[in-house]
Amino acid sequence: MKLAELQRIYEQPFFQLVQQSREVYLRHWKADQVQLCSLLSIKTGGCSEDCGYCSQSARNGGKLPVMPLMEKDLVLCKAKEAVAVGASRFCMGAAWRGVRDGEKRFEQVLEIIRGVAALGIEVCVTLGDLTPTEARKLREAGVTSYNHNIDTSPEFYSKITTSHTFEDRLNTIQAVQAEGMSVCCGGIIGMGETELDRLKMLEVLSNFNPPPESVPINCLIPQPGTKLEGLPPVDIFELLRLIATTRIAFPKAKVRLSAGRSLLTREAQAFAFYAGANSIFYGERLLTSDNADSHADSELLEELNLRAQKPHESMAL
Ligand code: SAM
Ligand code: DTB
Ligand code: SF4
Repeated sequence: MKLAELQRIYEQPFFQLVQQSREVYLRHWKADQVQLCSLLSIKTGGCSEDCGYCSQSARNGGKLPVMPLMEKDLVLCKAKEAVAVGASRFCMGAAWRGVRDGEKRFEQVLEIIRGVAALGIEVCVTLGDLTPTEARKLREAGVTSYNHNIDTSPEFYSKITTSHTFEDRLNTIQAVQAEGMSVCCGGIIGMGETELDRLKMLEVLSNFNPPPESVPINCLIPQPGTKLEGLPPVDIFELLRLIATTRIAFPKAKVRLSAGRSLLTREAQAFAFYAGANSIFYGERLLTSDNADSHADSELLEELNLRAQKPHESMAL
């Protein structure tokens, strides 16, 4: 989709925009289902990269302890807990620039993935950059989707990260797609970018072939010690407009209301579901930050007559 078209959609009168996104949503998805994704940081901190938003960069000033790769048994224990509380997708993140075939840590991650996939839950990983070889091995081990966010517009990216480029991110996504694995790709808002930057990000995503299987919309969680530490939260109507526009631009993608949800009211979250979000992170933790409270989430879903997708159940019509 061209930027001008995304702008036209985004800039409609608010209720017209939401009505359009609701119609698109109801044409493609069962109305009452939400995907619950559980997130686990399997390798935390000490990352070589300088992403300005991230608590896990060794170059940022935070005091996050650096942890080794988690033992397989512990990861499986967490994955079983996620299944038990009703998650249908288990996402594992690692604070690495990337992984390469032949590395011991890559073999260890493949072992972990085989174990999690055997539990019958969708498996997503985010390990940094890859070539087609790693992508193929991940797919064969049981990964259903690879998360690699472009995070913002091409222009704004270099203001946030300098240790790798926007082009590097696209190359990894291409490698993943070349091996037939689906891509989870979105971004962060509230980093000081303009609303136009957000639409430019959607424009890039809409040129993926095939389009992303899921699009996470993260609101910046300001991390102590980072250069984005003091930034204010995103305006709720900007977030809702972006969710609605994402739904219209990606009718068949899961639109995930991701980081920063704990700062939203119940009403704002309800509106985000109405506008087209159909996936959330569920559980006490994101990677290094707290997530929304699980009991409150269950109550909210019940209140809204929404139910959790079962593992591998199709939410699409
Ligand atoms: N190292 C890998 C990478 O960069 O792709 C995987 C882990 S990285 C932490 C995964 C994603 O989390 C980032 O691309 C970003 O979109 C999101 N993220 C990280 N820190 C965040 C923060 N403080 N607030 C919101 N989203 C964040
Ligand atoms: C994504 O788009 N958001 C998740 C997941 N993919 C890996 C990560 C959110 C991280 C929030 C900040 C933290 O917990 O460190
Ligand atoms: Fe490292 Fe990923 Fe954080 Fe960037 S976003 S510093 S690559 S863990």
